[in-house]
Amino acid sequence: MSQPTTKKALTFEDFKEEIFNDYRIARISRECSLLGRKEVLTGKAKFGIFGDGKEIPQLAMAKAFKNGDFRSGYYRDQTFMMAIGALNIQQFFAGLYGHADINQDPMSGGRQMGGHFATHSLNENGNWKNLTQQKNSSADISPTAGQMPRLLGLAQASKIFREFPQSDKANMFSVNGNEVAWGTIGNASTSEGLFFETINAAGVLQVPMVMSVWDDMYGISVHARYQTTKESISEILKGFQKTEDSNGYEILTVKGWDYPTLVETYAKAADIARTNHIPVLIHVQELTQPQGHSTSGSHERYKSVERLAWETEFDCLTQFRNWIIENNIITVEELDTLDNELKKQVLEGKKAAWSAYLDPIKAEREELIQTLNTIAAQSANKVFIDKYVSDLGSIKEPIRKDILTTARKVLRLIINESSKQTLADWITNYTNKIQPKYSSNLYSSSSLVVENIEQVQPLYDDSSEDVDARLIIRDNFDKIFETYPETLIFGEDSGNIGDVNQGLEGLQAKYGETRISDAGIREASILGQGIGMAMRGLRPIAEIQYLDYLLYAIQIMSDDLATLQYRTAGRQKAPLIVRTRGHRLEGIWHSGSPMGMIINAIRGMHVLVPRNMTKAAGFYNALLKSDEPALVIECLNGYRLKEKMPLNIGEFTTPIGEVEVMKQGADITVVSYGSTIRIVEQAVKELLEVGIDVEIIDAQSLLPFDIKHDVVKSLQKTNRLLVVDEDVPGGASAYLLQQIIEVQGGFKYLDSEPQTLAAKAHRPSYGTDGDYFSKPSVEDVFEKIYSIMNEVNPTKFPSLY
Ligand SMILES: Cc1ncc(C[n+]2csc(CCOP(=O)(O)OP(=O)(O)O)c2C)c(N)n1
Ligand SMILES: [Mg+2]
Repeated sequence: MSQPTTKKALTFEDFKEEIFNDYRIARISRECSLLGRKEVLTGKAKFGIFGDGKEIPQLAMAKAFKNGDFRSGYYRDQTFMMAIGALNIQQFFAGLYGHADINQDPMSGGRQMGGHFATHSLNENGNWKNLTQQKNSSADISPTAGQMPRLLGLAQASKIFREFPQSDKANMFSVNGNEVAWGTIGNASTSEGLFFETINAAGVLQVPMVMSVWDDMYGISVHARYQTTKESISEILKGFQKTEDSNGYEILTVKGWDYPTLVETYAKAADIARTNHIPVLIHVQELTQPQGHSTSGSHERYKSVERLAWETEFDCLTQFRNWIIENNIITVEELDTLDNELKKQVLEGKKAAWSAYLDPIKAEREELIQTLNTIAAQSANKVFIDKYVSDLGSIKEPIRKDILTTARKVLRLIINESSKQTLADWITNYTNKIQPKYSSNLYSSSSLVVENIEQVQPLYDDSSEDVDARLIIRDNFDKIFETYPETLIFGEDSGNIGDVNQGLEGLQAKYGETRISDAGIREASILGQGIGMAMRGLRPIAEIQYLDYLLYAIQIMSDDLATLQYRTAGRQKAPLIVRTRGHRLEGIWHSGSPMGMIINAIRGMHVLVPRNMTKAAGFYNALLKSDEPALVIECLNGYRLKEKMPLNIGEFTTPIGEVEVMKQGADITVVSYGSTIRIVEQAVKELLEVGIDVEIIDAQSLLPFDIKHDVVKSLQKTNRLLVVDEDVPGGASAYLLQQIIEVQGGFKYLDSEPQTLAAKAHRPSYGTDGDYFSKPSVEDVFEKIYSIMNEVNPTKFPSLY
């Protein structure tokens, strides 16, 4: 694709060729939309959402988009992806069919519905490609405005690279911070909080971001008057306009059907953002939806006849065509010929995509049919098997579910026959081969997975002193920032005062306001900053001030960060560390421990719950050697407790996915984590006085949990299990039980019913009594364990109540 040309002197032939090429892309894209809808309506694809009516502004955006730039957008952008050479016709249809092969559907390997775009930042081994030499698109997600927080980070990365070129160690991510991050969003989705939060933050940070709003006046059926004050996003954002002596945005408006002005506008926007790192908002007005919102409905139901007529007239492709003809650039005849050619080309591409999708499945079916025929020949149930075979064979467009369902149904019919094992093996092999197509890459597949991290113990000598634990965190971060130029930390109060608990004390003065920075009170976009920067090779640490406020960010962690590797089939990663502090302190919003909610929302990330600051520091050190995203929760009540200062600060690691047996015991195993560990330790001391010997295991790492299965080894000795935490009943304790009982097979070794002790179902009440009556206390733990032992030996341990 050629670069912006409007300002260069061009020969007419060059100019004509460029217009011709643009028209070609737009026309192909439109044909894909039209044919795509038919594919859904005839049942070949399940759902379609297309970019028709938005083609022309995307051509303009693609012209201004350079190598190294990043897009963060939404489902209307197929034309843009085609224009940057990241999506061809066959790939478009592969995505529509959900082709579970990343080489066929490079957007997601069939994991996302069509219209969710991505480029590959990683090679097949999970290692970075040189992102400065390609045009990049971060992987789309479906929640409206979910692309916004990440956009902020993608843009901010350029700012960091410009200021700290050494943070790009291998020169793979940036050339002098010249990269622009390009956002796209629908008009209606600007109603989301994430949009406004990100817009404000980018204005504060002054990052090179060009935000396009594709305005077609609707969000599905809901008109702009229900979405946007004054029905115009550029109108209401006017206060963000940058002036000579203020920060802010350049705000531009343009009609979405006006090709030459669009090209000019985008070139100007790119220049402002790229050169001066000033964010730009382009409100692209008067766009249309020729086929309505998606394949799920028809827009004739909610648009007036007048609106529909206007949309036909102002269809941007029609307007572009008219402009080409009126300006005598290309003749009607030439365009008609081209249209016919391209129609055929799209049809051919579609056919190729369909056979590429279907042929392997048909071959798999054939393989099963052969196997079943052989089995049927010797079976008492031949008639029934034959029927299954003929039903399967007659499916015109089989899917894998048809194949496996048939095989598994037949298996039941031959349970007592000699050929059973043949079929059972076939099913197992087939599943082993196919399942990864749908399940792989939830975590990193590179050599930097957490399992590979080399472990380093904290070292002490006779001179090692007990210090306030926050000093261990602080000195460890100091070492981290010194060692890794690509690291930076940001959050509320993280900069100037060095975080609310002084874990970053003095570090801003040492490393500068960019690397150790204060952020606005905006958790979702703090997370987004981290995601975007991590996608561009930096190692951000996003700080969420308190665990209880993580909820504002959990949507974006869950939808964006945790799914990133999975939804790109391992072709993008964001090794972001999220730092927060929580568990017990005081009051409803400063002492929650909603771990069950968190671990269930963010599979795809690691969740680490260190019991003290040495453990926490070790987790940070370990994570920086890996390329996986993680959440680290420090104990809010632990900063002022004393811990020994290790000698090898910045180097020792806490193993991720391993438990620690803190105390050996013979009678019962107690598994806990975080702040309740200290409660358990105290109770265990008191239990020893009455003759009960408890083994204490600190889970440390909830995701992944105990990959070596050490807990079950403990159960083999004690035969009893209690899980203690301060989440709600059935929260993370239920997860730990599932892991120990089901995954590790712990039930085989239990002589007593496995139990949990959690907090009350309500939020913790305020004050020390609030805590005592809300969360497990030393007495609660004592009595719970005692009662289990009472059941075992009532004579030795008579009941307390
Ligand atoms: C958080 C969330 N809520 C609802 C939806 C369902 N939804 C998908 S697209 C859409 C309308 C978006 O309209 P707009 O932003 O104007 O984009 P357009 O499709 O018009 O280009 C809605 C409500 C969603 N994807 N995510
Ligand atoms: Mg819209």
